[in-house]
Amino acid sequence: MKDPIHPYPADFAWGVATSAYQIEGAAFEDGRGPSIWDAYALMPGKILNGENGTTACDHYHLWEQDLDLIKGLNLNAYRFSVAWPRILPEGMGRVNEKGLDFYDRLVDGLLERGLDPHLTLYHWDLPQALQNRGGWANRDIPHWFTEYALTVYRRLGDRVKSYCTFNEPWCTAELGYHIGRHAPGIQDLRMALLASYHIQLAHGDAIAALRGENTRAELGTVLNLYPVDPATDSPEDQEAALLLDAKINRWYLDPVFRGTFPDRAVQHYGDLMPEIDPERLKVAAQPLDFLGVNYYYRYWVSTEGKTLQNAERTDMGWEVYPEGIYRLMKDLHREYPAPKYYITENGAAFKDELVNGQVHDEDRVRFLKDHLQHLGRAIAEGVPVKGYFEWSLMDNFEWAFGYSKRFGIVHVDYETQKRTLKDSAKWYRNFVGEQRGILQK
Ligand code: GBH
Repeated sequence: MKDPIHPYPADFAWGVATSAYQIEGAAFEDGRGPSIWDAYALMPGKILNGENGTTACDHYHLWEQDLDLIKGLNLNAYRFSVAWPRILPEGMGRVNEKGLDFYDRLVDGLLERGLDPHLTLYHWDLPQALQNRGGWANRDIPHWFTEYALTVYRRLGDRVKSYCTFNEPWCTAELGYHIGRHAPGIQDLRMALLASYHIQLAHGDAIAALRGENTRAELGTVLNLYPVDPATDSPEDQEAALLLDAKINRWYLDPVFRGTFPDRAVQHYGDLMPEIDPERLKVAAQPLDFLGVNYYYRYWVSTEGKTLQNAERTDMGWEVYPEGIYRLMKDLHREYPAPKYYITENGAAFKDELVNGQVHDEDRVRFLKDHLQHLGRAIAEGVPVKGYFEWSLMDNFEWAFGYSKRFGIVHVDYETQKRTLKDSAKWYRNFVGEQRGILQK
């Protein structure tokens, strides 16, 4: 690599990220209710090789060993999500104490190891009981979500450093209700837009309710964001890029920062727009302590079907574009200023090979190095990024792709549940160790 990495601030949060359904397993233990992903996985043809998260990485049982692993990587933070159906098996009403006990132990286990807990309330595993009532398309869901958020907060309280309402609401609404590639697998754009509206209300109501508890924890949300580039400077490509940017980025940024949906996309959806109460939507624009950003790749938009030539791609087919993290954070800071940002996810799937207890994933090492270099540049230029969470701690259930895509810096053997550090984990451990002054440079 040509340029050295800017030194990171001393108080920077260095972590890895995971989510409940992707790693926990124990899907029907200790009173957990069914989630929409359990149901979706039963539908033929939805998930590659008919796989599901019933066992996943068995983290529900192996959590202590997994926390030791994180600590061993010299990290000081961990981002995880809570499974709503463990806490409220019917989605509302009856609380399952055993579910809360699990996260209680997890949070204490993190604190004992010097790891700050960063908790996400919703990473896609809605209780099926709520889906039976329409899920995110039901106008009562902001109320259900707020009840759930308060239930979690009242048990875990300020031992948790940060609470995030939603992980990537675009995925919930668009993949779940329009494209149908995620649970619940509905294909109805109007319903997806309605779901996205209700998610905004749920976010705003829940943040307001948590503020009402006088919490000292940081409150925020997590969006998947992308630079969007037109392939050429033709007016058609430019216009298409602006529209895509409005639909995927600003559709989620504008409500949270401004309490409105972006005009360009509203005009575009026209008659498909659900009935929205502009006064009610304002609740989405709660003051936030942080915005979490998941950065994976950019969009390159061509109305003539042009594709990027010679781009390096991951095993997902996504372009490797490290400069994107710099551009994205600079643009965000200018247009949507937040008191702080976290990179709550960044990482890549590659075709790893485990040979003699080693995984030489040079491609992932380079991916991390290059992204951290460009992120460091944004920080040096004044963007208040206060943490970085690599996705992911370990290989896990990659949604519609099942176990076929490996995002971990730790390899998982799904037969034995053995964890093996890949070279990328060792690189990250050394890099963070140096940054934190634990290791000599
Ligand atoms: C994240 O989403 C998730 O938060 C995480 O759970 C997941 O494991 C990780 O990334 C890796 O994928 O081809 O139209 O179906 C990343 C954002 C948005 C990327 C949806 C893939 C698929 C669009 N994702 N996108 S489509």
